[in-house]
Amino acid sequence: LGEPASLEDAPMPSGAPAIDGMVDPAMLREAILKKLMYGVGKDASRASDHDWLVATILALRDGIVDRWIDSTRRTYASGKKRVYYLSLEFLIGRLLFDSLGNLGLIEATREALRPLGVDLDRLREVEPDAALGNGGLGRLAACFIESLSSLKIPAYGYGIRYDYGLFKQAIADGWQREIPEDWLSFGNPWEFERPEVAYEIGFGGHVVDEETGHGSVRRVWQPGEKIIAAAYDTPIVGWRGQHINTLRLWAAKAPQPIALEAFNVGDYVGAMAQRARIEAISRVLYPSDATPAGYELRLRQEYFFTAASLQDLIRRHLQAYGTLVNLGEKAAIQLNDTHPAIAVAELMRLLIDVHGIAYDDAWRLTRQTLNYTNHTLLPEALETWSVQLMERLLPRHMELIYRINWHHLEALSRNAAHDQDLIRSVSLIDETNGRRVRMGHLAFLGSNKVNGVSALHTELMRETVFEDLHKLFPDRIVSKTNGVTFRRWLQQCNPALTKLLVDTLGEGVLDDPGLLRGLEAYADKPDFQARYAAVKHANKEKLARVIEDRTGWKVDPTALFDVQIKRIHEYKRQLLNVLETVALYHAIKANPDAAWPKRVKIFAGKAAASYAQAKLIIKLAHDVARVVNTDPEIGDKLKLIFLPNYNVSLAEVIIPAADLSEQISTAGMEASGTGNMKLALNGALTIGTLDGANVEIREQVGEENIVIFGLTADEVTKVRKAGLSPDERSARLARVLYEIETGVFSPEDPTRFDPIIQALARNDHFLVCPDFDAYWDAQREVDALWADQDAWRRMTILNTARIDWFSSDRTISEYAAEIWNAEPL
Ligand code: B1H
Repeated sequence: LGEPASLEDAPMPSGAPAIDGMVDPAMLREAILKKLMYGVGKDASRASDHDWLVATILALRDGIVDRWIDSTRRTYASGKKRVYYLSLEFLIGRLLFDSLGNLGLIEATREALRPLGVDLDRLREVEPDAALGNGGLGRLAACFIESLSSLKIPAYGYGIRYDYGLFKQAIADGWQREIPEDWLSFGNPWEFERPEVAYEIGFGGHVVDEETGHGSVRRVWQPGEKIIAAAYDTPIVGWRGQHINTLRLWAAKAPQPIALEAFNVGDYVGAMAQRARIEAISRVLYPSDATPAGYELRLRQEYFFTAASLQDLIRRHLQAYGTLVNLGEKAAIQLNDTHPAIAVAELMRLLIDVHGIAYDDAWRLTRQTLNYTNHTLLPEALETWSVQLMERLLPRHMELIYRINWHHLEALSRNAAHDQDLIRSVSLIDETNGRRVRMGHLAFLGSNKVNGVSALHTELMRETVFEDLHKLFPDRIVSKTNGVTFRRWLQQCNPALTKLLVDTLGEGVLDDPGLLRGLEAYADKPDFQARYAAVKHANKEKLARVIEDRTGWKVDPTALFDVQIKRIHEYKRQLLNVLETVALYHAIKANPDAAWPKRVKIFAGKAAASYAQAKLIIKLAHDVARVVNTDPEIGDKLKLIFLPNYNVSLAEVIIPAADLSEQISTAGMEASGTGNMKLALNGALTIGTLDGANVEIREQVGEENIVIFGLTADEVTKVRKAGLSPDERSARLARVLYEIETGVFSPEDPTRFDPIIQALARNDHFLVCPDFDAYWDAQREVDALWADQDAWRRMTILNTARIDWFSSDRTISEYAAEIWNAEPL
């Protein structure tokens, strides 16, 4: 249904963008007051912090729009390739400081608000987190769209505008409770509703043959149900405000808001029911991380946003070029995991059925345009959909998938491969337990490039899940190690460290993370070390206040802050960390006068609502905390803190305050990790296994500046094959497990933790026990390193200095050069 010409193709004079006027606090103040009056409808004397926040955002937004239109116009005029990032998750968090920071307006805005008695930092806290993601995968998408703008690559993020983001986590008596996250309840001043950008999305029905009039027939899908995808746009401001891309999120709308016939005969509820059912598609984010929920609504979500995005980008392409033959030259689509993998079949359907392109040409175009990122090898996380469900919901797509599979397997047998095992393993249809479509295989076949998210993960993709496909297509899999945006994860979350870096290295460090390497020369200088340590200490004092506020526990900011912050998952092994805490507790009690360093173990993270074992681990952490934190003999030597409701904003407080970064997943299971990069950047030492990007972090920072322990990925495979025996446990670990098993930490319910004890006894799939002693030793090594504070500072400074490669600008530059063939404006 078209798009506002102003944001698409109107040739506009590109005069000085209006935002320049905002650098003057007085003018900005005027603009904010106007918005308060005419946008919010409030008088300054009556305005709440929230009203001020909305007025500030609206004023800022006006300035952004000019540049946004300018960016769009220049993109259009340049004829450069556009990048489309399709992701079911965008964990963007708050946007105020992203935009202000990148526009260089933080101080001007502070000045503008001050005479009004309004504190910018208070407003910052009022903005709700846009929690449209679960964890690393969603946050990666958010870092990527910011980097795409900062690198001035013409790009669109496409996703779903969920009414409810990831649930809020409350802790009741140590148990996780989920509370709905209605981030939109006060409206969203960042977004622009685009009622004129709407597409029909079909489901169900059947496929018929239709005469073309030239003696041939074509297949036509007649959906049984049609719903509307409506666009909402958010500007994504790049560094120094030079380029602004669009995050376009889709909301599901009923074509008929109300069934009037039903209403008129008195069926009031029935009249609304259809609408409620349709709009459920964009109602709530599935709260699972690294495990997909195989429910019909999830498949509907996936198809809904993929189909809307493809229609939108094809319309844009046709508007610019009038033909689809050059789609692959002018558009690159990145599929963020398999969640949008149905794009392979949908793009084929659009090209063949709607635009009349022949199958072979359509396949070539599809393969030129699509690319796929894999984020996990966990078998339970590999998406498959039952053929039966696909046939019912997407009958034409199922037909096309069969056809794609036929060509694929036929080519194989033509090349004399009659190996039945090989055919079974590379087929798009898994026949082992009911017939299911393998979405990873579909994405692989339909893509130009397929990438892993760290070097190790990519290697394991080639050796395990995609082993046979890799043999058939040896050039397709490439590695693109993840990165994080330093604008948010250094500049905004750690202004004190940023100031120190700018004072030391110059302003250029804000533009080029490579300049951080200049810090190496300061790592040994006592003066610099002292300033670096002072920054860390101030950040720790701030976190200590948050901890007391939210948990009631008092912690000593001079203690070693040891943090593990991420989704709660057995493979991430928060359990290993809790068990070590208990062992340490025993050791301190046995020898209270030894020179124990003070340590605060800080945990934060959400468990999927249906993941009982993960929730039990949260409970165990709380039960252990109750004993340890109240033991007078222990005092400040050890505290265990679980900070509830981990989200992007809480991460922004914890990360700058961390001394030790726990990256202790079972080797081979964490595809990359990105918290590991953020923590090292902010001056935490890593204790970790050789897993995911930890391997490359070690290469960058140097093995003397990271503490590595435990089985390697190869060893994990071997140990799993050989099987474990419980009597290999050390006395130290045995005592810890015995106490948990006998209810020392849960006297009111001594069998509470049986499921944990049994999982370790049965097969200990995540190898907590075999790694325990190595982890204990590594932690004692950390104790020793901490005891020499000068040496510690040196190591952490070197971490900040050498982490530059993990900037998402580097990652996106690699995608642009090696996957998309896209250039900056
Ligand atoms: C990652 C997921 C994921 N890998 C399924 N896989 C989901 C899978 O809702 N679902 O169905 C949601 C998320 N998330 C993470 O991606 C990896 O575990 C991290 O190691 C990695 O750093 C991150 C970004 O690549």
